[in-house]
Parts: sequence; C-alpha cells; structure tokens
Amino acid sequence: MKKYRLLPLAATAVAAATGCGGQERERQPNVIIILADDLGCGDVSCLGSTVLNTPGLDRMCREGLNLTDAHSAAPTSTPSRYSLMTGQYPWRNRDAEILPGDANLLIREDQPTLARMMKEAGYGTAAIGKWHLGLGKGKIDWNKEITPNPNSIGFDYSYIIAATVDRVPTVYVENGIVPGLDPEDPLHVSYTENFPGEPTALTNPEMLKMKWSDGHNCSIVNGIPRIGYQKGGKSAYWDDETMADVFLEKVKAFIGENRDRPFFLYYGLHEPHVPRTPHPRFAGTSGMGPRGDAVLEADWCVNELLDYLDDTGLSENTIVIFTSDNGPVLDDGYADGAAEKWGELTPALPYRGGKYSLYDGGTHVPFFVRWTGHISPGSTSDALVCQMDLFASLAALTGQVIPDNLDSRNTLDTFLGKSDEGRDGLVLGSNGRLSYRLGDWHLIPPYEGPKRNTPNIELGNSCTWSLYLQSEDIHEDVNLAGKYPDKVREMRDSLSRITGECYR
Ligand code: NG6
Ligand code: CA
Repeated sequence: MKKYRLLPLAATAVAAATGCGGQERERQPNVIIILADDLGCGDVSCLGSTVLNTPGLDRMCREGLNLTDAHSAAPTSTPSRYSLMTGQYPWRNRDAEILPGDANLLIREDQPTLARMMKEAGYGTAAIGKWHLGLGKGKIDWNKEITPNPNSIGFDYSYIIAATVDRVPTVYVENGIVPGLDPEDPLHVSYTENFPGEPTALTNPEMLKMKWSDGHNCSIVNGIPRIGYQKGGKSAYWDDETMADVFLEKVKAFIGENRDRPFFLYYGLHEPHVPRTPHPRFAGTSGMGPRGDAVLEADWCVNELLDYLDDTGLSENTIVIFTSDNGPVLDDGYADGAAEKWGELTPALPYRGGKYSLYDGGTHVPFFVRWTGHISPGSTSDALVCQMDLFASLAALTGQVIPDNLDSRNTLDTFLGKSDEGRDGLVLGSNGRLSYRLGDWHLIPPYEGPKRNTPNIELGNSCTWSLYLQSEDIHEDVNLAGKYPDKVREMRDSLSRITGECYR
C-alpha cells in the first residue's frame, strides 16, 4: 500500500494553475535543511553573539525569517535527528540516544520518514554530511556494501559520516559504500576493544596533535584521538580539515544534477562539534580559537550555498532552512581552549544550560528560513516551533498525506512566516529525561543526577519540580513551581497524558 497520496486540495494550494485549467502543476519548491552540529544561538552575530561575526547566518536572517523560539526535539544529536527524520518524539524509541559509530540504523525501514515522504512527492532526495542515525543490521562489514543505509529510508543519494567526527570509523560512506578502500588493507571497527598493536591516545600520547580532556582516548587518526577503535582502511580515511569543502562540493554537485526537478537536501554540517579542525584558511580568523574558527567555516559554507543558489537562479524556488541539532557546548572532551576563550560567555546565551541540558539552552536553537520572493526579508516570529514538525509541514507543502499517528504537526504557515501560531505544547528531551513547554511556561520534572556534567553544563537536574516563565525570565533563573502549583499540575498532567508515563 502506498503510504502517501496526493491530496488534491493541498496540491492546488501549492501548485497554482498555469493557465491550463489547473492540470499542469507549478514546480514545487526545492527544500534544503542545513543542520549544524552543536551551534548555539549565542554563536550567531545577528542573534546577539558579541564574539563571533557570522555573515552567512546573518544573511539567512536578513533575507529570510528568524524563528526565535525554535527547538530541536532533544539536547543531543541522535534523538534530535531521529525526530526530525521520523516526525516522532525521540523518547518513543528507547534506543534514540547518542549512538556509537558502529550502531545499526535506528529507523526501521518501514517507518515513515521525511526523506521518503519527499521522494514520494516526486523530489530527488539526498543526505550529505553528518548522519548519526546508525547504519546496517548486525555486525557491520565496512568493506562491503552496508545496508540498510540512508538510501533505505528515502534518500536517492547519500554521502555521510556514519556518526560524529570524534567517533570511528573515520571514513565517508557513499550510498552504503566506503569510497577509496584498498582491499589489501580492510577496515575494522570495534567499540569494545583495541586491535592488537594499534596505537591509542593512552599508549602513544606522543602521536597526538590534539589533546583529549575527557573520553576521547581510543584510536588516533590524523593525530586526533577518537572514541572507538579502528584498524586498517587507511586509504579511505577522511581528512578532517577538508571535510567542509568535501561536503559542500557534494552539495553543489547534487543540486546541479537535480536542478531540473524538485529536490530535497538534508545537509548535516559537522561544525562546531568536536574535534574542531577547520581548514587552515579559517585558522585564527575568529580570534576565539578552533571552536570559533569552526563556526566561521560553517558560516562560510552557508554563505557559499546561498551564493550558489543565487548564481544558478534557484533561490526563488528553493526554501533554505538553517538550524542546529542541539544547544552548544565548549569543552566537549578535547582541550582545545574553547572553555577558556568563552569564559563566562556561554554560546547558549541568553538561554540557560546548553547541549545535554534540560534547561532551555539544550534545545533552543537558531532557526532561519529563506525563500526569496516568498518570505519577507528580515522577518521574525516568536512562535514556538520544533524541527520535528518539519515532516508534517513539508508534507503540507508538497500535498502529501502522512500517517495520523505521528507527533509531527503541520506548522507550515509559521515556518513560512505567514502565521505566528506555533505549537501549544511541546515535549523536549529523550529517553526518560523530558521537559515540557506550554506557551511561555517551561516545566522540568525532578530528576536525579549531577547538577553539572563534565563539559560544565548545568543539566537541570533537581529534586523538585521546576517551572519557568520564559517571557519574563529568559534565563530560567526563578523557579515558580511553588508560586503556581496549579500550572505545575496542569502541565504535569499534560506531560503524563502525552508520554503515557505517570509524572507525580
Ligand atoms: C559524548 C562525547 C562528546 C560528543 C557527544 C555526542 C565524550 C566524553 N563525550 O559522549 O564529545 O561526541 O557524545 O555529541 O566522549 S552529539 O552532538 O553528536 O550528540
Ligand atoms: Ca550535536
């Protein structure tokens, strides 16, 4: 059975008649989602960064819509991306947690996905960049075609890194195949034990050009210690410093090849996630060390892409969405000076916490939408929106019907600046560590655990309920739970109803 069918009403809404009695459809707009990795609102100059100048992102803002209350579904990558791709809350899948580099595909092949929905709508689809949603089934043989892969869940083309830059394997995967492997030197990966004789950060610290501060002490690749062990496959290793250029080239090639039909591109920037290894041409350009330089590299990529769309005449027919998979972090396991450079000025500002946190800074991310000629340049909306809702919203844009059991809600008009109506309520977080937004209120249930983690981020753990009114307390400093017990009860009951868990 076909999962999606064209809704004639919605279709006519998008596709104006061309003078042929409505039979011929106007071409549907291309859609590009650029998803940065760990970029905070406080990293973007037009959102208030006082230490970084980001002309590319400022251009997105100036030429498009700035959604000021936009959220990833969770404060870390895998659950956040899972939700964007499936339109489901990540906490519905217990395995939706930061995945190792050899994890299997987290999304069932028969699960509805944003990519497949766009493909069904007639779009050419590609995933380029960071993936972090797993690959294959069972023990992965990296020397053979790995299936399932992004192409199994709706992408026509994929050129990805399997997980993160700090996790092995340090190779690209193109349509399920590691390009450039030498059969004489097969690639092996393990997350449990090292391969005999292979150097690690612990046995051979003299090989390191970047120091680890926490966790990243397994295999050394390009002088950088990683998470996990790897042996062989050397001819296929990525070069950390040219990764941004490699992805951007693939992006331009995909757009170039698909410019005559609608395309959907999921572009996962790897910056400014650790290890921060921008191309040497960005070294020192931010004055804020490698993390700042990596932000500027990502910013440059965005600017280049916008230029490319302008130059190829595609901007009027391409919706470009820019956002980040979770809030920012400074020292995330490498001693690269980020924490020292930023000091008290966290890149999550003005929001509390950051990556990993239940506080607003965990999921409150930059979100810009540019569609030349359709979205008023420089417009702003403070509606509550979530990346998870792109699924239903883009289904509405393309006239597709999606299953009614998804969590994704159609907020297309808000994403396009035609409405200020956001979500009423939104559950944030993954795997049993959740908070709840209702209007301007943010409720955080009590959770055990440390107040701060090793990256020195306030996690939001507390033995009591916390309730914040963000419209009056943007940094969530004043816990109003004691003052508004009825609000706590109302939101607690909603959270229990939505999640099926009994919050007390
Ligand atoms: C953590 C890593 C961190 C980062 C994160 C995933 C350590 C000590 N920390 O476990 O460096 O890789 O996982 O980040 O290993 S995310 O943005 O992909 O979710
Ligand atoms: Ca991330």
